[in-house]
Amino acid sequence: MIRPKNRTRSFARLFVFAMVWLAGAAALVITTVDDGWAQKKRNPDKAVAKRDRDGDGKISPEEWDKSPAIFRKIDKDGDGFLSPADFAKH
Ligand SMILES: [Ca+2]
Ligand SMILES: [Ca+2]
Repeated sequence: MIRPKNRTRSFARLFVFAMVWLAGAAALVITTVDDGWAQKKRNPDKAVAKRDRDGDGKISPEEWDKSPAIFRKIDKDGDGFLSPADFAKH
């Protein structure tokens, strides 16, 4: 009469183990999806298009809404405009 009880308990343990495993797998999937979002955010073309008001494909200092220091940091080729290539290297 002890055996069935033991078996139930081990099944319960297996169930808990499965739930923990599933939670881990779900967390992994969410992390991967989050990474995708972050990568989309870092897309250089989108970074430019978001601020490029006159549509010339680059960001002038006038279109830049953050500090000039950040502008100079991103402007890798130093031409005074932020192009997608500048953002890609950034
Ligand atoms: Ca522009
Ligand atoms: Ca540039």
